Amino acid sequence: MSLTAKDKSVVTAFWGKIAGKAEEIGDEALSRMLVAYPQTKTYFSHWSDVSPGSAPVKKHGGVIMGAVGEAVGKMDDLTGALGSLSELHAFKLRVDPANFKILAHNILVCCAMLFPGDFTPEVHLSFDKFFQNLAWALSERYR
Ligand code: HNI
Repeated sequence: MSLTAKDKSVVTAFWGKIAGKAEEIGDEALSRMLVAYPQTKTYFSHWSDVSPGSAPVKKHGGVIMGAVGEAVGKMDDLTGALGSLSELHAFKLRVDPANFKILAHNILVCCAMLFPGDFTPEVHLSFDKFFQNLAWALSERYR
């Protein structure tokens, strides 16, 4: 489902509130994904430590949220903006795209946990739609 002008403004405003804690959200979301969906650990077996809050998890959580932040700024052309990342995940990293939804779910959980007051049902709806579109764009180069 494509993002409406309302979704875009809700997502942009919410991102403005959480951007300062993006690294913490990324660390927490990646940590939770690796624990609650242990099948996702296989992609990171080359890391020294995949346990919650470890140095590589923290670092990569920040990298992921950096890309999410860029995507927030390019909501009008997510497939264009995420083309090279899609290529990387499809052909080099060979990540099953079903995992994009799993990570997105964990990011939403962490946003709700760290920003309970700002994570209104309205934000929940638009942010979820944003991540569905982001996951779709990241899956673009798989076919
Ligand atoms: Ni993902 C590397 C962004 C989902 C497995 N990933 C990246 C990089 C970015 C990134 C940015 C660094 C690219 C580079 O080095 O040029 N990944 C994203 C985003 C999402 C996502 C925005 C979805 C919200 N990635 C996932 C998922 C998995 C995943 C769901 C597997 C379960 N990604 C990886 C792996 C790497 C990676 C593996 C390489 C990590 C490394 O060792 O540096």
